[in-house]
Amino acid sequence: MSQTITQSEPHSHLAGKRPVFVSTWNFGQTANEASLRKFEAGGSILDAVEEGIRLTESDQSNASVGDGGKPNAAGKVQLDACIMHGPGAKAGSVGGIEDIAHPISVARAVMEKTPHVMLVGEGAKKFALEQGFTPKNLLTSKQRKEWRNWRREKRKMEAGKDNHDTIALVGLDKDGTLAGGCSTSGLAYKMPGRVGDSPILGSGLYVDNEIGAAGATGVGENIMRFCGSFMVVEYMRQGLTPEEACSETIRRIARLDGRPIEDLHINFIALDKKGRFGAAGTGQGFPYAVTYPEYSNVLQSKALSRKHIGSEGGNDPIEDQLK
Ligand code: SD4
Repeated sequence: MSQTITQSEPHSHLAGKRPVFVSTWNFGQTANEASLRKFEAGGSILDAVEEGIRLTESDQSNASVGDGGKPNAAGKVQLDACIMHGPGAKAGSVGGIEDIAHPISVARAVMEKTPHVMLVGEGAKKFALEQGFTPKNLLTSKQRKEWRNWRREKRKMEAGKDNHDTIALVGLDKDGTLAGGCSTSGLAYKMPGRVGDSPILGSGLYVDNEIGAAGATGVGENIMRFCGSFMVVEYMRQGLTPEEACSETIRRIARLDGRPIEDLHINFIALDKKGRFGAAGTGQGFPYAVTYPEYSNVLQSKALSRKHIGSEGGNDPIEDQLK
């Protein structure tokens, strides 16, 4: 099924296929495929979204999500995640959770087993342990070594494949039900306690069962001040295609922020209720993955500036991101 062809082509496709899964970055493709397998095995669209994200969280070679993620400035991996189910706009979220490999599943447990939407830090970990999640040290020796180097030299990380970013994954069921999730270790070497956009509903993710779903990756500080994913969904409500909605959101954020688009380092994916999908980023080179039965591919998003996003996208050391 995998084709893994990165290609530049028109955006906001109407495949009209269901189920369909759309997610951020190249690695989203294997996540989407895990989602589709789960769905085809009888899982709900929510189960499918969770399953795809769990796969990325388990992948230690991915240095920005889950196990093997880059730590904060104190050398501790702190994870953020949220999940949202269209029917009833149900949602759950965790921020700054430590020692738990699958924050997306903790977020789902918050949604299903508590009267709350978001748990953070110690409380989130305590809840996860009570729910039977097994604690695990998520800092790999590779990431410990890189963190030590960073601490010693405060030097720029090498650009490379493992600098890729947050997974946001949204899905549409055959009956039009939408669901989505988002999971990250956040900006590399962030301040302890810093929480980004990813677990914030409306910022890193939003699902509106009447309209569509959107997710974000990039510098959270430039997304969460604007409720970025909510804004994408609202533009789709006004009739824009998913790709236009992502682009218009970036343009509006840049206008309000005042800096040039290429300095914002943000990217959005979107999927509407009809099964149309699209994506846009502040620079060239933000890939996103689309999977439905008989098709799985990585597409290039629309770029709103000529600058190539390189490895940055949200996971270079924080001092390089926020300057
Ligand atoms: C954050 N948005 O914590 C996340 C990081 C990210 O691509 O998406 N990196 O700000």
